[in-house]
Amino acid sequence: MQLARRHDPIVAIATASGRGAVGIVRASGNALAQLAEAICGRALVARHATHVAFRAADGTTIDRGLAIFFPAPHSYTGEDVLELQAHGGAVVLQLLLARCLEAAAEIDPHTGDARAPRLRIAAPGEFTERAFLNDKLDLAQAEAVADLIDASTEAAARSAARSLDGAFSAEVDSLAAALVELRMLVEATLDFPEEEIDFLTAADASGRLARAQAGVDAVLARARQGALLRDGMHVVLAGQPNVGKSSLLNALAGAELAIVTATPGTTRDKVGQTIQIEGVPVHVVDTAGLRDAVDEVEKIGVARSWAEIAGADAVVFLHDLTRRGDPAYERGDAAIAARLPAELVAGERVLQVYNKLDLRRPASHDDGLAISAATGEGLGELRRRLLDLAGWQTAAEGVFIARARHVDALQRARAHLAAGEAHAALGNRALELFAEELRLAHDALGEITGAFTSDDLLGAIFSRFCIGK
Ligand SMILES: Nc1nc2c(ncn2[C@@H]2O[C@H](COP(=O)(O)OP(=O)(O)OP(=O)(O)O)[C@@H](O)[C@H]2O)c(=O)[nH]1
Ligand SMILES: [Mg+2]
Repeated sequence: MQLARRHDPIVAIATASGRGAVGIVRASGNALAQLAEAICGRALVARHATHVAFRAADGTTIDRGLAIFFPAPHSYTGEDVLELQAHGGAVVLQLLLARCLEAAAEIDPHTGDARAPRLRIAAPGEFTERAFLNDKLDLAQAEAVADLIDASTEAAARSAARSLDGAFSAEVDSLAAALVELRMLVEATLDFPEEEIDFLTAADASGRLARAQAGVDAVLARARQGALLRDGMHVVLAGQPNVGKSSLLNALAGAELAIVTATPGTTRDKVGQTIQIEGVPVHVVDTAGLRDAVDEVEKIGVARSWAEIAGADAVVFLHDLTRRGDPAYERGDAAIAARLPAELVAGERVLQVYNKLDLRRPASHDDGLAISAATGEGLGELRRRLLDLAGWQTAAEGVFIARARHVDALQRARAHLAAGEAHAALGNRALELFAEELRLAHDALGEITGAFTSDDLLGAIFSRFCIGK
């Protein structure tokens, strides 16, 4: 994205498409007072809601509604912002949007500045990107705007609001401030080599480093919780035909989503549903029973099951208690077990779950979890184990929303501090390396709030927003 593009005026319908009581057209740019006047037929008082008729070029009324003008810099984007609140109909809003573009085109000649950029439709996330570029929000806060809009559970929405308020950024900023102090100490010492070690000892450099590491660890743990609230967990229900996978999906979702029959091979296509467990979004996918299918459709279903398993965060490997001991059944389970992805098994992300507990009790040597999809017995424990697997801590107080990008940056900061500690232990010979690791750790933290960012990263972040935000 070129810098020049960032200053031209933009406009978009800010509300979701479809019918609504109110719909909003929003514009942002460097000089919008004239545009406001052209559309509303009068000058607007700053930050006052004014009831006006939105006028077409020929003076007829497109709609009546509220117009609010926020002169720069006291606006969402930091530029002039004009908000037109009309009735929330798709056509009305399109007319108003077209009128904004048309009115802006008429104004330009009067301003006498032929080079002035024309009003254009905003790209996704462009309003928020400008808010970031004009220092209204830092990058973590800007991301929280999208996360709040996309939140799929109440807990996710609350934690996104917390990040938007700056809770996450404040923690990162305070870690960064501690690193700045330590870097100044070390770099000052580098300039006076004869005194270096004494100086660092006197200033408690190692104590500061230890506290910085503990600080990053603490924020990292909370950011992981926040990322979990945002992204949730992808769980696949897998097992042989007829063990009760679809019944389990329905029981977890509390709705009849997947077809359940006594016929093995009922499920062909995958059926997914996002449920929430303690506010954590869990995307559960029911798949076709795994066996050597003969039927062409079922074959495709089984292939899809394996593809789902490959991309899962966790697999519930479901067994049928009533068929335990049957040699053909046991062979089927062994074949599945042998084919489960090694990293899932090694990471203990395969839960052995025995179904139909209402019909038969498990043998004492079964070390998995016994449930009944029919009666609901054991489902509470299954939910708890899934949360454990996800790494969710129930006592997560004041979680802020976070993204994989943030977790990654914190991990890198942590690794640089650890490398720095190793250099520091070598004494004055490695002081420069220590200083360099501190710098890298500091840069990694800066990526979170956007102190250090590339245009590519910004493009990737803001292009995923909805239009008008
Ligand atoms: N008594 C009892 N029956 C169950 C239980 N879970 C599932 N069933 C029955 O087992 C049969 C198969 O259930 P499904 O949920 O369709 O099994 P599935 O694993 O999805 O089967 P496929 O889609 O063919 O792979 C149905 O008749 C269910 O009613 C349970 O906990 N107890
Ligand atoms: Mg099924």
